[in-house]
Amino acid sequence: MANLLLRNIGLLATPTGSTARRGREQGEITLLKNAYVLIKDGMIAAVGSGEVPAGMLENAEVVDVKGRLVTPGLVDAHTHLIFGGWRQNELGLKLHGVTYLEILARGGGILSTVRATRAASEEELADKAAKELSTMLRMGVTTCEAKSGYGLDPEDEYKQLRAIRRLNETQKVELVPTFLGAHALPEEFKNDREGFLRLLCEEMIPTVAREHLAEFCDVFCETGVFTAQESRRILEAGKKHGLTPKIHADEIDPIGGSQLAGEIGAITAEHLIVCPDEGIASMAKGGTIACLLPATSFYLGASFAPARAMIDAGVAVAVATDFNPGSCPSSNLQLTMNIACLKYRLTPEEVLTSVTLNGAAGIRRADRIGSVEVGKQGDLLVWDAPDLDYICYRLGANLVNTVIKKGEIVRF
Ligand code: IZC
Ligand code: ZN
Repeated sequence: MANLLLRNIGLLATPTGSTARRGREQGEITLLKNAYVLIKDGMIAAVGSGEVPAGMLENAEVVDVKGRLVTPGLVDAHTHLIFGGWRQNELGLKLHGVTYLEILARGGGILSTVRATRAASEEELADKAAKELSTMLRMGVTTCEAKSGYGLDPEDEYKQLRAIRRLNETQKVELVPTFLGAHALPEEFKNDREGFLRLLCEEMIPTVAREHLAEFCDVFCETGVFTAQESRRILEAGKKHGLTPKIHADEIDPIGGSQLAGEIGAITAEHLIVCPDEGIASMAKGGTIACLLPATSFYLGASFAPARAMIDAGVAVAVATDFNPGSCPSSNLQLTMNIACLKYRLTPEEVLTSVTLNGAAGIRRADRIGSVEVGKQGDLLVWDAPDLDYICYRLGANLVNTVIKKGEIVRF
């Protein structure tokens, strides 16, 4: 592999370090003017500003980025990437005031996606997701978390996770798998909650862990879905088998998910739209990263997570799309960044950290990706933008000029 040298970078903007940045540090990023970056064997070998040392130009593909902005590749730390069908039929219901949880309680919502996902083959699911991933890569996402959760029985959950594994071998966006078997109570267990909890804890979790199908175990802790007590049981079972806990918490009702996240040492708590102060305190104490999903608040017509209070309390904030066929049918992380800036009132510097280093930390990858520093993987973006303000200001556009993944320029 030839070396790659990016030169004439107008502004290099990156957080630094290999752990999540919290508090004031979330907005303290490195800004280098007139910079260059050298990538060798897929890894960042030098970063500097001013004159490029002569030796670096030898044996390297030299790219003049003509004064543009360069940042780390974006990390989308929360997606439901693998699913069959769509749910456009729910739009009319929503316009008539039927809520997300009412649609689910009627056997629609997640359960309708479960029917479509069960009917699809592993290959069909992977092909459908591959198309979305190609769009996401064009828009700057170089790493993406992907959850199961639309199978809700052993074979169909493993099918989703195997589709993720297959995609990791066939396309360029790096995927990190999460087991979300506890996404809803499947229809066939409607009258047997205990039976489904046992199936999750005694059969599915051990198999997923043993076959290395996922790194994380997630649960939808919500009114009408799983209680905090049930969530604790599921996540403890995951922990016992080596799956790190994540939790969908406080999306619609605050039923104790964020408090639980801190108590059991969840790596992330996700959504947190209605997170109470005790939840923030618990996450701060437990070192849980808040993975916030502002495009979902927008799509649900809900309020927005108390991001500033979290930063003030020393909770690291990541921002992700929540791409899924129900509450956020968009994988546009750049639009999500716009909304995070405008609605959470995060600064462009805090937003950058939330979708790079903190997103990476939320999927345990901050040692390898999430910043442009010597020793990190060569995942970078060149933007058709002069600075970070411009990215947060231009609403919904794709401003990515060039994507570099593992030191190679991605050709579309
Ligand atoms: O399919 O509705 N919130 N799970 C929890 C989702 C949204 C995805 C969906
Ligand atoms: Zn989700």
